[in-house]
Amino acid sequence: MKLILGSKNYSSWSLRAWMAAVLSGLPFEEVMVHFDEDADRKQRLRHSPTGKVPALADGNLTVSDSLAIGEYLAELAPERGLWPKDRSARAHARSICAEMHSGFLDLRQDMPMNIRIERPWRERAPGVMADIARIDRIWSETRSDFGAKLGGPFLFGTPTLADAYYAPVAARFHSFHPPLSPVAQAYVETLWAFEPMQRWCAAAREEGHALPNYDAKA
Ligand SMILES: N[C@@H](CCC(=O)N[C@@H](CS)C(=O)NCC(=O)O)C(=O)O
Repeated sequence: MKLILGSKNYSSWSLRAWMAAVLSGLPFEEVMVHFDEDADRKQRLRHSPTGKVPALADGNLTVSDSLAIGEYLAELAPERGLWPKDRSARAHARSICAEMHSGFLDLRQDMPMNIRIERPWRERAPGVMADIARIDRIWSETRSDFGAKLGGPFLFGTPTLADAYYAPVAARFHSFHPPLSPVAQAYVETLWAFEPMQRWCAAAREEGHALPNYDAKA
């Protein structure tokens, strides 16, 4: 399989699919394309009909969109528990991934993923604060209702697609330091210390390509 990725420093959707691929334990090759310039769009369109990253190529099949990639990998490697085994836990995991996939626009615009920067916290617009509070609640409730009972520091105990989905949020919180509840803060630290996350961040720091508009966000 080939996983088509954008920048490791900036592309949060790429990180989600990459972490899902790592969790699947299946061998895959990384193909890096830039995602910020129109000139690069032609190159991206060669890999995926959406012209967006991530995309997964498996033989003649192209799976586009991080959520579809996660589902595909979960089916290919059922023994790896990419979704929690318990049906209620699995439904909750799917709910919070879908909420991430279609929501949190204020947070995503105002606090983009940028592994290479760290900024002191400053108060944000109400919509951003509401997104942060909602994510804190999702993490806190999921940890107490599922993770703590199942054992292990991740949302559902052991790492699942839900953690892959929230990994870029942990990176944003690591960069911008919003005030969080102790449970949410501990979860950020769990994700940040997770070996695949550290590997992704090390590659992001070494990547040459820079987007000044994103780097200017404070
Ligand atoms: N819903 C998509 C979002 C993918 C997406 O927006 N990717 C961005 C990079 S993080 C991209 O390729 N942008 C380039 C463009 O929109 O032309 C997913 O979950 O994979």
